[in-house]
Amino acid sequence: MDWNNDGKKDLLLGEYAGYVRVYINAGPDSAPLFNTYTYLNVGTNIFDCGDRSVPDIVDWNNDGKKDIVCGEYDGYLNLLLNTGTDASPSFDTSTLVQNSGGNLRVSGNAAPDVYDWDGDGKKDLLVGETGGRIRFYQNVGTDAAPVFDGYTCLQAGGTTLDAGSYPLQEVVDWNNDGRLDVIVGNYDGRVCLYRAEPPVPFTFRAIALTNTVFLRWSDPVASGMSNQTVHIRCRTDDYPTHTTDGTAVYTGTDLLYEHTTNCTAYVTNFYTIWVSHDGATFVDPP
Ligand SMILES: [Ca+2]
Ligand SMILES: [Ca+2]
Ligand SMILES: [Ca+2]
Ligand SMILES: [Ca+2]
Repeated sequence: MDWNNDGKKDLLLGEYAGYVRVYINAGPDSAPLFNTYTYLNVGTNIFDCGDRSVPDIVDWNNDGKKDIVCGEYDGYLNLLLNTGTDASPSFDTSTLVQNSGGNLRVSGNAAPDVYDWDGDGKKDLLVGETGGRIRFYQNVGTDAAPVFDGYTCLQAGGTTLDAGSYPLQEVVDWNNDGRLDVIVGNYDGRVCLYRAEPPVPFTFRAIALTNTVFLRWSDPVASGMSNQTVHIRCRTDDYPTHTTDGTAVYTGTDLLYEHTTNCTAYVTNFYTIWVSHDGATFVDPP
């Protein structure tokens, strides 16, 4: 993070006492040297969020100037919008980030990482909290004016991720495979790496008996879909290519269907199966 835009990386560090220290790099970028620090100010006062400040730097409102989201012991997130310049940030006020019409608050020791976690082009919030969970607040507003309405907890191996006390996470593609991983430090001194695994392939099988075909498919949710609903269509001369092609066979959330209607011995059936994120929108293959 280059705080003063001089091409050399700097450091912003939260303190137990709730202040934030700004260390400007006095050495070269390749060998940073920190001789002294100043405290971050809001107006004419030293910024103080209570206890355990955890700052994250981001251009929150997309005005080209870096801002600060700072977690605190009580679980709130302080938003400091930069009223100076990008190279010489200054802050007049501190407000609390909102969620569902009230102050966003985790159980304690809020540790924010602002990141577009779902890849929709709008910055989201990942917030570590006391017990070891990491909350994902999806931005339902715009990228320049984030709005939050509820959260989910990050999962690992099918259960809620538990990274130990006071987790502090950073999203990074650790192994350069194109999938985002999460690296988490905690109070015990451990550093945990949560690596994103390749999605489970979606499978679809048909077993033909006399005048009936058993259709089986794998759980779409295990393959990364948000919803279990599938839509299956059939033709006898070729695979259905769009959602009104051929005849509809099955729409629902089961993982098995016995197809008997219009099934004739020695007549080939061609099936196409669609999966859906919302359970209603089925997108045709390209
Ligand atoms: Ca710098
Ligand atoms: Ca800004
Ligand atoms: Ca997003
Ligand atoms: Ca990765």
